[in-house]
Amino acid sequence: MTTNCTLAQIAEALRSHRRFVVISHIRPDGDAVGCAVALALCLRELGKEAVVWNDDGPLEKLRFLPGSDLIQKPPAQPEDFDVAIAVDTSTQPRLGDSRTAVGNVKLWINLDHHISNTGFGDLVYIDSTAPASGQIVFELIQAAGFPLTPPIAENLWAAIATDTGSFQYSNTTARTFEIAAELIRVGVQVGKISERLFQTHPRRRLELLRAVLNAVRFTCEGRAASCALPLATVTAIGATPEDTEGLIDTLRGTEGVVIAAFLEELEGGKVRISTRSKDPRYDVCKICAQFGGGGHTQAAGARVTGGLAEVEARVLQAISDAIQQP
Ligand SMILES: [Mn+2]
Repeated sequence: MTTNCTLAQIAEALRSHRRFVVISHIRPDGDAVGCAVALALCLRELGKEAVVWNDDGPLEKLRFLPGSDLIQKPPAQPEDFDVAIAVDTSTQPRLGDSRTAVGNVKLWINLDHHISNTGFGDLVYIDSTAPASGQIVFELIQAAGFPLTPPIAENLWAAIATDTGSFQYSNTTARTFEIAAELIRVGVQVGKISERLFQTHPRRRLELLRAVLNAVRFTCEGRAASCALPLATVTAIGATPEDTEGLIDTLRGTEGVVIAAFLEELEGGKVRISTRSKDPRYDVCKICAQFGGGGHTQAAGARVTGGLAEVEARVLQAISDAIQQP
């Protein structure tokens, strides 16, 4: 376990440098994107130069957020900065090409809430009790007295609302609601932003849900629900990677299910595994670690090389082992 620095040390590093790049993980979620954009907007308010890179570029569903146009794919040639900041990313490989596009920097900062974070970087701040990296970014901004403008608040709201499942998961604390209250005071319109975040989907997503529901399997006497989605199905629907985000929650919600798994065949002979647990005694982070992945106790993932059916069999075996001996 790496020793954390303080938020004050990070604030000082932000104050005392000029050129920043903020990066986050491949297949970004609302937390990864919201944090990165919020930090970059804050740095710009402080008069700094700040760019945001993500291998996947801006997310279609989050383009409504102010500042989302700051997100660029990393350049082919490495660029130098004073400081590189990795947010919401547990390991360096998860940063993808954005990591290798960072050339010389004086300092690497690693801000995250994943318990599996490897502690890379010079200034490391990991708080695994924070439900979202967005909550850590808020604490940083507040502790340092940095600007919290309405656009920054909206991005932090998107980050926190995404990773708490709209303030529903058990990681949601009183502090989370205090932060939410502050973000509303700054200008977040709850109804408006919730509709964009959670109540608006492209039709492709409904087609995908239809395919997922047709493919659901129950094992372990109904305590595990899983779905393996072939690449051909995804291609036929024209679905993009972000369309599959959150579909697993439909499986997880089924009564009796304690572990849900969603397997998605990717190009290049790989399979993306997503897992969710409904009970902290069933640690899906440990299951995903067997496949080289990680995450949180109740939400974790991995990417493995292999055929869909073969990977599915291995994952179902690992789930069955976990359910038999929690
Ligand atoms: Mn997160």
